[in-house]
Amino acid sequence: MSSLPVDDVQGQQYFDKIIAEDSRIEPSDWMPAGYRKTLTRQVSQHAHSEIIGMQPEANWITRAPSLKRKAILMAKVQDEAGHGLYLYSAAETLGTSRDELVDQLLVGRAKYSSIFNYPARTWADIGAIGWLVDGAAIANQVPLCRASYGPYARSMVRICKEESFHQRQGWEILYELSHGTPAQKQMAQEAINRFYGPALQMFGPPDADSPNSQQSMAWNIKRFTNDELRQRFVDMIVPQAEALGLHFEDPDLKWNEGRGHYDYGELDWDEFKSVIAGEGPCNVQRMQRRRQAFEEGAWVREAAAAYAEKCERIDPNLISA
Ligand code: BYC
Repeated sequence: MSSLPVDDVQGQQYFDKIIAEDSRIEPSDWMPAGYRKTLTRQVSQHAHSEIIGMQPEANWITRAPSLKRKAILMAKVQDEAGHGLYLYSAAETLGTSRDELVDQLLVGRAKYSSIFNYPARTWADIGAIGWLVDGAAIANQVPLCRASYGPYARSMVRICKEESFHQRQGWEILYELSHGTPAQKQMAQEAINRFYGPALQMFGPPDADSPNSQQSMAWNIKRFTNDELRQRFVDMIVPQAEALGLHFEDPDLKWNEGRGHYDYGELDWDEFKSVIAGEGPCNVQRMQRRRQAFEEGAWVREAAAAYAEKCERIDPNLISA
């Protein structure tokens, strides 16, 4: 006989049925504690990544080479803030407040994507971020539009649409540079040399070293393993690089007729681990800037809270209108 309370037994049966049918779990549904925990972890890490990810690009807003490019970059950075907000909202529906999630980031208890601990050294890096980083994000996130947790899956739909614009913006920057002067082409090549490895590492550790994948796939949160998505991405970007007139400096990168995929070289997993452990080139700078922005934004949060309180006093329906 099960030792679970009746509600939990029925809840588990309902949950198992929903997962088996490939339907969606909603916030008010019963869910196993482990499911709630891993989703809170993944969705909040994702939200933090969007917010920290604004930094390398925001650094280039004032230096973008034309007014038009500044406007486009500003819109992109603003989109990332929006993605963070949708994702924090989705994470909150799992029962942890946004204040707590943000606090976990600020005190260094929460992870965010390794990629944002690398600097954007040149304007071409902004192109490489758009093409490769947003490109990897799309490859990773399109399957998440079918994740079993409804609020997360729905937030992914809009995020992926916006990421597609971002990727094209990056591609277009690199196309212009790679068809420009020899120095501009060189700048584009150097940018993709810098971002190739770190972009492939965005998909997470190799499957054999990925403690969360198996359970997340059983729960229909992840639909493909880290290595499957990484392979899919490599297969996509090699011909795109050729179309740009650029190449990846990976001596092992070659088409494998038998597998029907590109082989690629071993990534530097020691570097990945050290970046995740806080020792990447920009970890300290990124967290300092985030803490500073949080402190400087205190008055906005206070004003919003005071306004909400005032509306509540005058007319409780006003704030939700
Ligand atoms: N960086 O068991 P695994 C964007 C951690 S935002 C840091 O495979 P999982 C954009 C992992 O968290 C892009 N940490 O984990 C924004 C786990 O640690 P914990 C962000 C990483 O969750 C602005 C441990 O390593 N995208 O595109 O099954 C501007 C073991 O890994 C990384 C998302 O967040 C990493 N790269 O799979 C432009 C997508 N990889 O938590 C662009 C949603 C792994 O056990 N997330 N770790 O301590 C996912 O799809 C999955 O969480 C991952 C990892 C594939 C990333």
